[in-house]
Amino acid sequence: MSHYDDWGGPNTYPHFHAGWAMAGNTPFKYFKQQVHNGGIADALVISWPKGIKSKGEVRNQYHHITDVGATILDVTGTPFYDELDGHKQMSLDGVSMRYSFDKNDAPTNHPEQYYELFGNRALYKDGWKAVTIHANRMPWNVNVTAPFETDIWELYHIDRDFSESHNVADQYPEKLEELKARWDELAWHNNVYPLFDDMLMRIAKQQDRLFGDRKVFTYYSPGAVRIAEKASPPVKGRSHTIETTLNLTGKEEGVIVACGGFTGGYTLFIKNNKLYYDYNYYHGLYYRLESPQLPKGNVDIKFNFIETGGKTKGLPGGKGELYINGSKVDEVLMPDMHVSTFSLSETFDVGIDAGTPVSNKYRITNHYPYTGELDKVVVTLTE
Ligand SMILES: [Ca+2]
Repeated sequence: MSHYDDWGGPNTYPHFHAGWAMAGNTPFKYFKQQVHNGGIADALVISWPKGIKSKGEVRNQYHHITDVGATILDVTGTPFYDELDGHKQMSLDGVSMRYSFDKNDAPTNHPEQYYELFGNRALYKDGWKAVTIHANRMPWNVNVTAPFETDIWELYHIDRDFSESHNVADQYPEKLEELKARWDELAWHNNVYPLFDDMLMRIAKQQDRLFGDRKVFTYYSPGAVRIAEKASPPVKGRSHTIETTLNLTGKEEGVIVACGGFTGGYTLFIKNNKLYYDYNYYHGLYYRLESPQLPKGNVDIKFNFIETGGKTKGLPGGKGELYINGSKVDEVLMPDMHVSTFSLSETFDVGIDAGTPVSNKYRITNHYPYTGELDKVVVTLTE
């Protein structure tokens, strides 16, 4: 309760305790990341006054998120193309939910669905569901790896036990094995294998999928704002530079480039005619580089990060350096650094720090926009 007055304000984050998450998911078990119904069951509201005669009714047929797209294609009469502009398309997984709009008791047309989430697995089929929590890992244990063979599967007869209250794995061992075997088939079919359970590393790899072996990232101002962190240059754990050239009169201030917010991130900014690079490690530990008073005219500025490995083996860390017109003006060791995510809601911005501020040196200002002329910022992976 010591933070009661902060709750809901700009210095808090929309996340609540696991106990409340579990309570909020009643009558289902568990919460996000799990594939028990507490993690995957969601309400869906569909409104289409001209197309649905039923009003204010509830449907209980089993469906999956893949069915939303298929339904929109169906009701708008939009064909699904197997090929588009010469590119063969992946097949459509979902099915239309239109049949249920005016038929409360029609059987579902989506009778089976596999799930895999950070190693947690489930198969729904014809009113039954097999489900396992991998290594009994809870969502707050983010980098656990464990063998999959020893996972304990549960079995629920969803048609009679929608809240997954009665595990009947012992009574129906053959049913459980049938569903597990079907999960395996669908997993191969949907590129789930190889299973990989290190959540932290799995999320960290998202950026590799986006960018491949690309090394140079150029962002122009204005315009390069509110870019999702995961779509920003993949600098975590990698040697890199951030460079720009500014025309300075001595009066400029504000953020040149920032990524993240008060829970973590990096920011390059000018304040009181000095250049700063701040790295925020989990809202409390800041690594800070600071230049002397900046010269006037065209000034080349560069942040250089050299990845050497962190304090903890296998985790990132290294040395940061600040350069003005090619001369090193400051350096700092950065032994504890983020592996994969600064924040779930913050962004990469050029010329401003949108959302919450990365640095506590400009906390009271309004996103601290850069007041001078800013052409572009270039991020280069240098390893
Ligand atoms: Ca921010």
